[in-house]
Amino acid sequence: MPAWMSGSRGCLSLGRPPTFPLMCRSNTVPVMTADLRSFLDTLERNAPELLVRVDREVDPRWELSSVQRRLQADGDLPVLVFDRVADHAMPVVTNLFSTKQHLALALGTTPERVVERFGEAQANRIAPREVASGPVKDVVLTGDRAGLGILPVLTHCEKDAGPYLTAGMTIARDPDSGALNAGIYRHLVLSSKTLTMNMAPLCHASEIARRAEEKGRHVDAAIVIGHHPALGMASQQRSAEYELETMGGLLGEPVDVVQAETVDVPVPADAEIVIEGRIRTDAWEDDGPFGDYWLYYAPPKPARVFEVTAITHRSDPLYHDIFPVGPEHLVLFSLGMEGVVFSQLKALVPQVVAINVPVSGAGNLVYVQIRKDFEGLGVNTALAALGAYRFKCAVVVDEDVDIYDDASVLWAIMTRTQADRSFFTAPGSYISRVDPTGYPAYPGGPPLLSTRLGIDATRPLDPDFPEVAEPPSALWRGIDPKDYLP
Ligand SMILES: Cc1cc2nc3c(=O)[nH]c(=O)nc-3n(C[C@H](O)[C@H](O)[C@H](O)COP(=O)(O)O)c2cc1C
Ligand SMILES: [Mn+2]
Repeated sequence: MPAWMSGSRGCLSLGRPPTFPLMCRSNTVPVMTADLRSFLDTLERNAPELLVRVDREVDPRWELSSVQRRLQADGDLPVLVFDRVADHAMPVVTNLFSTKQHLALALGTTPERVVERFGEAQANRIAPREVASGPVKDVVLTGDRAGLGILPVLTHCEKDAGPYLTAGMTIARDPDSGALNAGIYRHLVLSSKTLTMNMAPLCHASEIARRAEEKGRHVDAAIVIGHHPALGMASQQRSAEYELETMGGLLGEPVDVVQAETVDVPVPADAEIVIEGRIRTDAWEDDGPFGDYWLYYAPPKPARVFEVTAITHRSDPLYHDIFPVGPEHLVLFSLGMEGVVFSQLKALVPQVVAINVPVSGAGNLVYVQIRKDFEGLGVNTALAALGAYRFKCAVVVDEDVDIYDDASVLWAIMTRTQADRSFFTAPGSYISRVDPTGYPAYPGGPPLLSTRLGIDATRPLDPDFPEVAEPPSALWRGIDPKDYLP
């Protein structure tokens, strides 16, 4: 059993597994902390089937991702800890966010309540607490010693441009206002000291970099790798507030932060690894091809360059990776949308019961469940859902349809719609710069437009519409198969 699994870092000896790993923050006082290790311990105790350790040595180029892809094809999505990665000392943790169940376990709630908890955390933010030091400073590397070669950065897809950091959470300081922002942006390793910073044009981080560029300044930043899953979740919030405050809201306690060594940014004290540096506002490099969450290669495009000034890490760090062409990217990415879309939709259409952004839709599809009380509400709701976010398709269903089950939604579409009446389209809309079927607005223009689709798959309020056929509901729902099967 590696040291991190035991939960004891040599500060205390324990006769039984601790509730949380115990850290020595100062010389003598043990502190209970929510971090990556405490989450792995939680999994081991509460859902051991969701944590699998791989002892066999794997190659960071394609082999680790192939194991993950194989398991994914088999519908097997536990958190994976690869203890031995060729030519590297650090274990790799992946699949942290691969189902809503994982998120629920991290927040101590049920999968159905995760979105609600996310909304509550954004309404009840808790500011980070500054502390003098923390485990992330166990090892401090600056100058020539701060090389990216120590990290087991994975190459995931066959035609990826190279190794990509996919689970790094960048904390950046707006050099103008001093405000802080955090988000996940992928990074291609360019050299032992440089990475790309692939920020979408509309995200906060891009806005900060643009304003810094206007003032002729670079952006101080730190890329955080490996922390409690609440950090990844918080990084997906859509509101303008500082994401570490939302992480505090999710955990119900402030996140401890320490000052970075070489840049003016606070970093989580209990992270596994932090890469400090600057987002250069005078340098661009090509990023891509990269196998992205649409499950296609995104073609090369220019991204800003991040220059490493220091790397700090725990004495026995865990490297965290997110498989970009797997459910974990989509489960996490969807969380940010589900929160805002649900609250906005609910404000417009009080009959909305629940929404789901299913992994099968690559982040472009939303299922909306309503309590239909007047004819036409299905179409109205689909219009509102499409307007609430850049979904390519919205499907509206009744309460008897399971929106967490694609097959149930397909059944509703096939038995409650007619294509010429229940479907509507809106051409010429912007969805994503990576839509491979996007088309230009004018001859020779960039192919950035998509057509949206709304589907009203609710049943008519016609009293003669046939009833769903099944054995007596209370009877079959109450059956325990164990009472009948061997
Ligand atoms: C696994 C993962 C990878 C992501 N990669 C990128 C990326 O490369 N570029 C990007 O702009 N957004 C990416 N995102 C989405 C952003 O992290 C997300 O939109 C975030 O809210 C942006 O924060 P900001 O608006 O504060 O900058 C990714 C999200 C996830 C979950
Ligand atoms: Mn932000």
